[in-house]
Order: sequence, then C-alpha cells, then structure tokens
Amino acid sequence: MEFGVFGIGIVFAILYKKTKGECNMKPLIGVTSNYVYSYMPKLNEGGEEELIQMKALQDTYVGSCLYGFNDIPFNMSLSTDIQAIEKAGGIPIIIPQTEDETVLRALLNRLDGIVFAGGSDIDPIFYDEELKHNKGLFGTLHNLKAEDASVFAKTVIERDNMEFILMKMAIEETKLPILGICRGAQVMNVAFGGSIYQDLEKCYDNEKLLGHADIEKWAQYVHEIEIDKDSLIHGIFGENRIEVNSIHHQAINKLGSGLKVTAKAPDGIVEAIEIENDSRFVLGVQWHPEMLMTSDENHKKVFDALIKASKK
Ligand SMILES: [Mn+2]
Repeated sequence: MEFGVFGIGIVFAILYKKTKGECNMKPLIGVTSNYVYSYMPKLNEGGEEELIQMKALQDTYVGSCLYGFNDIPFNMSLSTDIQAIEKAGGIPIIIPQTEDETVLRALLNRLDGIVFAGGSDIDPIFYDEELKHNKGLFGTLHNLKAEDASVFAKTVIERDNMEFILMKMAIEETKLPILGICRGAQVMNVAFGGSIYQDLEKCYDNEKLLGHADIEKWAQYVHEIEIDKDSLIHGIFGENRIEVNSIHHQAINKLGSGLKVTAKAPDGIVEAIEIENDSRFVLGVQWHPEMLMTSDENHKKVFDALIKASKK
C-alpha cells in the first residue's frame, strides 16, 4: 500500500518534471489583437441607410466580425497568427487592448518574443498627416462608405495608442525579438519616425504599381520580392527572390530613422524592414507569412526564426 502511494508519487514527479521541462523550452510569444467595436447592433437600430449598410456588410467577408455583443468591444485575433506561433514551437498569447503602461511593461517582462499583427490602418495623426484616403482594405466592397466598411477599413485609435506605447517600450526597454506583420511593419516604421502611403492607388505615383490588395489570394503568391543579401530576411530564406502574398492597400513611405529596407517588390514598394546596425531580431514584413504558410511551408521559416531568436 505504502509502496503504491510512493510509486504513484514518483510517476507524478517524473511527469511533472517532464511537462515543466517541455514548457520551459517553449518561448512565450505575445501577439497583438484587433480591437473590435460592436457595430452591427447600432446599424440595426438605425434608419433606412443604416439597414442598407447592414445588409451590405452581411454579404462581405468581414461582416461576421461586426456582430458584436451589445456595446461591448472585444479583442479579436486571426487564428493564423496563433497557429503560426504554435507550429514553430512557441506558446502564443493574445495581447488584449490596454493603454496602461504598468500592465504593458509587466506583460513584456514575461514574454520571450512579440508579434505585432496585421489589421486596421494607422491613424495618420501618428505621422503628422491629415486623413486623406481612408478607403481601407475592404472599403470598396459592395459600395460601402469607407469609414463604415469594417473594423479593418477604418482606423482604431485605441489600438494605435496601445501599439505605439508597446512598440517603443519593446524596442527601448527590452531586447525582445519583434516581428511586425503588415500593419505591424507599418507601426514599426512610424514608431521610428517614418510615414505611410495612405492609399497606394491614390498616393503612389508609379505606373508600374502592382496590385497589392489581393484579399482573396491570402494563401497564394501575388508578387515577388527582391531581398537584400545583408539582412535577417536573407538569412531566413537564403534566397534573393521569393514569392509572397499581398493584402495591403497602404505601405511604408518615408523610412523611420534607424531602420533599413531589406526587401522590395518590383514596383519599389517596401516589403521588409529591419533595424540598422544591430543584429537584434527586429523584422517588419509587408506580406503575411502566417497566412501563406498554410499553403507554403517555406514561409514558416519567418516564425521559426522568431522562435529561435526568442529562446536566447
Ligand atoms: Mn505587397
């Protein structure tokens, strides 16, 4: 009897040690989330115009995102972000909306790496411009008014406020590896003092401009990029050219000081940025490797590199 209890104790001790050991090896990766207002109920209560908008929204890809719960906003992450971190061997944890610096600092102290995820346009106030072209990524669907089209089409000032605090804190106060995806790369650029083209079709004066806002081909190749030899991104892929997806209507304009461009599309659009004169893992990519890796394992390399850097 006593041996039985003792034996069970040993089994538990071994299991506990094994589980704990495995957990310790996996880095904890925070990923920022979209701050979503419950919008649909308000439309439902509106007049004729609101009801037309609601019907149009329900027919879009993004409509379902807008079914909020009464007036309570919620934090929403793309499962592809979460799965990418998991597949590369990290423990994903969603970073919720808060502008409390004490909370954000404490959170960063517990993380081993951080992903700034894609999402809404940055309010141009953060790069000293007037809002000129708030078309949004989905704004042209079904003739919706841009500012009403979706949470992804409009700017979300709460998320902007939080991510600029978080980005600056992560850069200045920690050595954490940072991966910025799409909007995340743009947040990185603006945090370093750079600016953004508010809408490529309207602001980028180049007749070679490719179609960069190809929402439906989210897991397919849309255009190629050229990669600089002396860069993190070249170390990750080991190639000078790769094919990427492209789900953005904005892009980096003026480069932030202290950053360097390490990949470009053939039309000159910036597709990757990194920190200058530093081997630290700080990488912003304009495409979505987390979505593309669902059909092309090659793009998992971006997350493998993040996880590797997060273990140090
Ligand atoms: Mn692109």
